[in-house]
Amino acid sequence: MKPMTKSPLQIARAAYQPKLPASLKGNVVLKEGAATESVADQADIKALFPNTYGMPLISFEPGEKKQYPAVGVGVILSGGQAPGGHNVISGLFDGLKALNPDNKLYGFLGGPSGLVDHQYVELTAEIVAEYRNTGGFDIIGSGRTKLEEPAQYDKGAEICKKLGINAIVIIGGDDSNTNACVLAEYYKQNNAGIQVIGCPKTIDGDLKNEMIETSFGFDTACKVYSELIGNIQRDANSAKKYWHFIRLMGRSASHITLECALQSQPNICIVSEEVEAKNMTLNDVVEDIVKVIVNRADFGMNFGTILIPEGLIEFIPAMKKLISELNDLLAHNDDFNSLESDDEKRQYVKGLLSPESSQVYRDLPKGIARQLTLDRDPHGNVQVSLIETEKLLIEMVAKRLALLKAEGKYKGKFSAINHFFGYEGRCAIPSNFDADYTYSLGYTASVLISEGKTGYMSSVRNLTAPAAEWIAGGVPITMMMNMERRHGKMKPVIQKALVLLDGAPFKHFAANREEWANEKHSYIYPGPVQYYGPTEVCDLPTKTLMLEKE
Ligand code: FBP
Repeated sequence: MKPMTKSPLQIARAAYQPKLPASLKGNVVLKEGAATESVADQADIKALFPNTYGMPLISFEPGEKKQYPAVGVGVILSGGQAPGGHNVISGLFDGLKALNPDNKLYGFLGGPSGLVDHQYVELTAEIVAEYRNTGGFDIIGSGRTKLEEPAQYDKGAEICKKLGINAIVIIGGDDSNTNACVLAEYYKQNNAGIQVIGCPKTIDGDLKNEMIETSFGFDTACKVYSELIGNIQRDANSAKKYWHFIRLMGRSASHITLECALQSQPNICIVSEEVEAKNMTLNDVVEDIVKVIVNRADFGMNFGTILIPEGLIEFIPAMKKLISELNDLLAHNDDFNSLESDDEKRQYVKGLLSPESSQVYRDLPKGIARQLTLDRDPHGNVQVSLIETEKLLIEMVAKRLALLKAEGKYKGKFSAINHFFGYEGRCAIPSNFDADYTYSLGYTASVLISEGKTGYMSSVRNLTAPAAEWIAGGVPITMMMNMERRHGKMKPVIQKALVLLDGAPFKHFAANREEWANEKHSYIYPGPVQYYGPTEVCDLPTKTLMLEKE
């Protein structure tokens, strides 16, 4: 047998032709809508973006054939991986070549730093062919360098000039698209002749608004995690002896956790936004979990599943205050960094926190307290994926149950297993939805570029309809912005979309959670992502999207 370099599924997926909206299939004509306003702080945003503020919404429709001059385009993958990134590049490549075969596409390597450090590769048909419909960002790599200094923008302009690049596509989350908007404004102000277009990426699902229905990657990642949760639920239901504490990725918002709960119907699901809204303490969260465990034990069910959003810790008001103080304290702190032992670091931090935060810090198990002081990401945020909240909760729940047992109020047996699902889903082979959506986003970007647009985010809407009916176009990025305090200063940023407690997905969950907590047979076992077969098995978007659209 010949050695295999690709799995049969990889080979089959390489041949998959992603679906496009009907408006992008032939010749495209651009329709401009009404002028736009930012979601808030209009005067401030307008003053900061005099050249890119207020631009109209754009949609594409079938139209007459048009000749476009040849363009050079550079593409950047920014931030965490999300399934479908390679298809944004394939769609962009195919769109550019269809609009003018002389168009060229370059990939900047390793994220935004590739633009600044002049690290690039020309993307040819052969290179792109290797990556069609695959997961990962390895075609050009990704990185988290922030583009925020004029010196970086000027270095970027230098390489663009050298390579004949007229436009840059930044595929990223809310922070990267905020940077894209600043870059678009800067280049326009300086007549650099470089357009900038953004694409909505993040498995976290928190880059969405009226015009961006979902970010890409959320669909596949949630389906992968839900499969694993379903498998664990089958195991729990078979062995009937473990409580599984499952933490799910999602830096801030709980969209992933909520979507996985809608897909798998666990016994408990914590939603950070609700914890914050109810001003809950960590002990309140523990108490809620304990109630369900005790109740199930009364019916002989000493097993279950609990979904925990990665960002939970930052939504508990007292923890939020502690983390914010730590962020300020540890930013560029050489004294702290020069300390060698964990104990020295602990003493140092305790001495400088406010009395309330110092108390919260002291009360935490040492391991978790240490995790809170680990390196920040380039945006200055604590790296929540490194904080093992699920272990913290297991420890606290076990203590509380032991007390109840001593008081004769709990007769069950508590044996817990911890899990963290994050990296398992970020580079999965994109679902049909993500493969089609990302290809369409990339294709849309090619048209926006050829039409000379800048400061827009590629947008594909009407996503619960068949792909042919999707609506492609562009949304001015300034439209999504507001002013927020970041590291002590007011900054223009894209508003992050958190879970809305009055939104349909949360309401559906809230209406059913009691039943899921107590019933014997409410688990759903979603099974693996399917690529070939009946449409209701292979092509349905997330429950979040469907409920939001209902
Ligand atoms: P983006 O917002 O850049 O898409 O990244 C999302 C994410 O996967 C979060 O869910 C997670 O907290 C974080 O990235 C992990 O970061 P890293 O890749 O640096 O470990």
